[in-house]
Amino acid sequence: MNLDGLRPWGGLVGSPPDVVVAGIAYDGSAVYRRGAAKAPQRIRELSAAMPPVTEEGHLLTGLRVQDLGDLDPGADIETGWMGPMQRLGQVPPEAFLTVLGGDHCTAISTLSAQVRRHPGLSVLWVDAHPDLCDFSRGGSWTCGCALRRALEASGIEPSRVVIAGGRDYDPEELEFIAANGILLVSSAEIARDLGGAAGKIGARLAGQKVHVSFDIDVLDPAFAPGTEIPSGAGLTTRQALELLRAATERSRLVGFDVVEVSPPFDTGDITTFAALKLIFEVWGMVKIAREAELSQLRGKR
Ligand SMILES: [Mn+2]
Repeated sequence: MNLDGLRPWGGLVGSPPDVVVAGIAYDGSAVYRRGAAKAPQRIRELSAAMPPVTEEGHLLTGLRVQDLGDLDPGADIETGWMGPMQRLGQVPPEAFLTVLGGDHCTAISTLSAQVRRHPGLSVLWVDAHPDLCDFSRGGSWTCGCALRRALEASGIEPSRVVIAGGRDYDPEELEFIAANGILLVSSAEIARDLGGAAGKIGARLAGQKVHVSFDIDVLDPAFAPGTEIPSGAGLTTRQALELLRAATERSRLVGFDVVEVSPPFDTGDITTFAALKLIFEVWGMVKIAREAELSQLRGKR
C-alpha cells in the first residue's frame, strides 16, 4: 500500500482535541484465535488513506484529533485493566473518545473510563455476541465474558445497555439479558426492519450520553473476515452505519471503540478499512451534532 505523503487520520490533527484516539493492543482474552493486538497499528497506518470527508460530503476538516498511542494493560486484562482506564479517564469530557482494540475485553478499561467521564452513561454494544457469560472457555476474563466483566468493573447498570446485532448466544446470556432489563435487538430483526429496530433502540437511548462499543464481528464475515471468530448471517457495513446513525440521532455520542479487528486473518485489509469507515462516519455524526448545537446556541443569543 503506497501511503507516501499521507498523514494518519486523514491529516486531522490539533489541540485542544475534539477527538482523542487511543489503542489497547491486547488480545490475551481471545480464546479462539489471537491477532487483534495488531489492529491499533494497522488501523493507524491505513488511516492515512482516509479522506477527511464523510460519505455524504460533510467535511471533517478542522476536527482536531489527538492520538495518545497505545495504552498497555500488561499481560493480563484481569490485573491490568485499570492502567488504560486511568489514562482514558483523564481525557477531558468535551473530547470524543475513540479506542482501538484489541479484543473485546479491552472495553472493560474503556467503559470504566467512560462512565467516570460521563456519569449516567448508556452503552450501545454492537456485537454478534452479548459477551455476557460469567465463565466461558475456561476463564472469567475471556472474550465471552467481556460485557459481564465490563459492567462489574465500571458499575454501569445493565439496564443502561442495548445490544444490537446479536445472533450467537449462550443460554446463560439470554437469562442475564431477560433478568436485567437489557434491550437485545438481533441481527435478524435489523435485517427485517432496520428503521423499526433503530427506532426501538433510539427510544431507549433518547436524551442519553451514549458510548458505542463496536465488535467488528457484528458485520458479516463477507464484510469483515479479519476477526477472532466470524459469525455468519451478519450485518452489512451499510446496515451498521444506517443503524448507528438512526439509533443515536436523539442521543449524545461520547465515545466509540472498535474491537476484534484481526489483521492476521484479514483479506486485503478490508476489515481494517471497514473499521476506518465506521470511525470516520461516527466522527462525522459527532461533528454534525456539535455544529447543530452551536448554531442553536447562537440562535438563542
Ligand atoms: Mn464482542
